[in-house]
Amino acid sequence: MKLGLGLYKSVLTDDNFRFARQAGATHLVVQLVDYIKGGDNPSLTKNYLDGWGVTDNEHNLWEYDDLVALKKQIESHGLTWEAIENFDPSHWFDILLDGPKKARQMENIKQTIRNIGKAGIPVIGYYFSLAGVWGWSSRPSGRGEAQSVEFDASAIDINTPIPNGMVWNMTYNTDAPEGTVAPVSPEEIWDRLNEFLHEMIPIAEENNVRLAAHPDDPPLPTLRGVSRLIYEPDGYDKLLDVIDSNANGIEFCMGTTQEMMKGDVYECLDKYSGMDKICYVHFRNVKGKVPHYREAFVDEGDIDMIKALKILKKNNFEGVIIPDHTPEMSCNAPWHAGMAFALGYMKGAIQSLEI
Ligand SMILES: [Mn+2]
Repeated sequence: MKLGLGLYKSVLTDDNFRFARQAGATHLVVQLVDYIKGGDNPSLTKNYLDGWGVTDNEHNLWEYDDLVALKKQIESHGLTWEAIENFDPSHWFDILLDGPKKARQMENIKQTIRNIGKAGIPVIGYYFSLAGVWGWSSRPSGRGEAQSVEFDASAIDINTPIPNGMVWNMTYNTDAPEGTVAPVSPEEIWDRLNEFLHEMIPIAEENNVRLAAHPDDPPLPTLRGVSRLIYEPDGYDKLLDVIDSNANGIEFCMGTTQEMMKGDVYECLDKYSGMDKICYVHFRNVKGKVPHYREAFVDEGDIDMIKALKILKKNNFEGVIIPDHTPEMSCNAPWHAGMAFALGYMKGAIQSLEI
């Protein structure tokens, strides 16, 4: 098992690569979409109900040379670039929305996967969702009044439609006509994922890249009028049934799986790590389930994280675990402190289990 850190685009700097190494990480999961507010102090506890922000990269794809340059920078710090997390919404909005640019965007994503493979990055994590991560609020509800992300379905209207020009909770077109995204049925959303995977998995296989699907957070069957895919453990099975391939994998989010109304996070970890379907793990803890949960420090939530690690060890999981997100700690660098605490816990746990 390998210890990793996930870095947002705004913190892809030499100082943060040093920070990762100092905290014991050997691997990085890198986000190339700039969607978290706060720059050097990224924060998930801001108000994101109106979206993560604007992305305007439709004609600015991820080029091979740029990936290689970043990889060299990462490796100069003794780190390994394990995965990219998330496609840019401006690269695939019409794949998600089944819009007129879908065919062109499919070809663009294929070229992106070729670039990722050629650069030697083994995994691309993706989140196939129209509403995306939406509906969070925050309160000082963590241990010691730590500012924490919370989801409380009773505090918002979960049926608020998605405005035109937005997908994945990000604005990709600031000039979109008035109006909202039409409702999407479960059959429609699964059809869209099906088509996407049948186009992409052969390309991923040829280029030694694994596609890793993140579950729906919050794990509700419908959000903002649009059906979701993996909001209960059956969704993972259904995803894997689309195509039987090593390239069709899971970005296993322990927090999201624990938030699900049905199922058991330990059984899921056991099953999918036993099948070698977990590309990497979001090692995150929470308290509660939908319709109401909050983020917790890694040791204070509902999941017994040591029990989870023992399951991964039993199944010889050799992939990377990263903290995902945590409550913020009261200091000048709340995100960094939260990450350092999580990484220290994870490092200690791994050492104690000799894995
Ligand atoms: Mn996650």
